Amino acid sequence: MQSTLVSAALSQPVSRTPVWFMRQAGRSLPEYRRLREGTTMLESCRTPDLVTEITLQPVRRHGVDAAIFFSDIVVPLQAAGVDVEIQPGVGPVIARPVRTRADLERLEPLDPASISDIAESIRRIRAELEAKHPDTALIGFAGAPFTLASYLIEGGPSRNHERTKAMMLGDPQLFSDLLALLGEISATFIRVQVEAGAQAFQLFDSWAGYLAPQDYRAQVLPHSAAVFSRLGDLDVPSFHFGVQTGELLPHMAGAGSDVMGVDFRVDLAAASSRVRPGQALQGNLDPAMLFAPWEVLRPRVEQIVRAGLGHAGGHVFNLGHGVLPTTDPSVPGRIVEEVHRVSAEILGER
Ligand code: 1CP
Repeated sequence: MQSTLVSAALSQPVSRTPVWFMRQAGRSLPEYRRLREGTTMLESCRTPDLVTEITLQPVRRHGVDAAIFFSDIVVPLQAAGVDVEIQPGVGPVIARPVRTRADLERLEPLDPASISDIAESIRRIRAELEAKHPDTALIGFAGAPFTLASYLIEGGPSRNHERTKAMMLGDPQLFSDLLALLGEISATFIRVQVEAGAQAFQLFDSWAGYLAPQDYRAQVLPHSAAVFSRLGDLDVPSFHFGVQTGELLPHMAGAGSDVMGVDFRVDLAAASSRVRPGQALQGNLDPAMLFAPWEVLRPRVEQIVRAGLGHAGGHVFNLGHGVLPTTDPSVPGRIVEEVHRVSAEILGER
């Protein structure tokens, strides 16, 4: 049977609004912190027992309509030979940043055989979900070419992405060749997940919002669009998300995903007119709102549910970016219940 999440993503009728949270697995959960003790982030991502358990933790705790595969956007880069580690409190750090043609020529495409553990993890998670949470979908993901390129070029997290922009403007051919290779790697990473059983996928372009619209359109959008078109034969809905992308939404919406993720800085009703007709929306509660008293938070949740149901396409409730690590772990589950309650009531009256 098709899950509620997949129906909403395809803008088909649902009996309630489905909900999941970006970064629902991870540091906000005490059970995650216990499980991760003594194992590095990237080792954890390559250990099917851990990946399966960590992916399922938020499903059990919060009752979400989708599990997001526990991994990281740099996992396929490492599998393709990039020397990268995820440093606690910092994020991905690249030993030899990519700044020249010779650096690019050292990069390899991703061989699906090198990530057989990823397929194994997906199969185990699907088996568990089918047995215990049959309406909960499994979402796979990858980083978009621009966001991956930023880590490779900068060598790690960056506030201003200045080296990345210097390459984009100073050597557009090198930049384009790098993004083309990264798009292939991302598409392979997603294909492996979907062929092993992921029922949807999300392309995370977290840092696209740092770009001026003309640069995004000319030098980034074609590479993101290429990822969706490479995966066009897969029979699962696709999601596309970036942060601070209000101005970019009409362009990003043209990349080809079924669902457009919306950052919390844009009203959902405004976003509704910036996407393709019939394209579903995902979002967009401010993650910091989860720290507000329930009397303040509850009406905000209802507002977003109503705006989503007012949109012509489907709506998947989510945050406008990831769950913050210090979030009270009882709050997401309360939001899930409220989204389900309010949406079922409104849909029941229609
Ligand atoms: O030890 C730890 O707990 C490390 C923290 C952590 C976690 C839990 C990192 C390091 N990655 C992850 C898991 C992760 N990363 C998931 C699966 C879990 C879930 O969503 O529930 C996903 C989808 C990602 C994707 C990811 N990694 C993105 C895109 C999404 C986003 O939040 O914008 C990005 C930009 C990364 C890079 C990254 N990895 C880790 C950190 C701290 C960062 C960001 C660093 C920076 O600010 O540049």
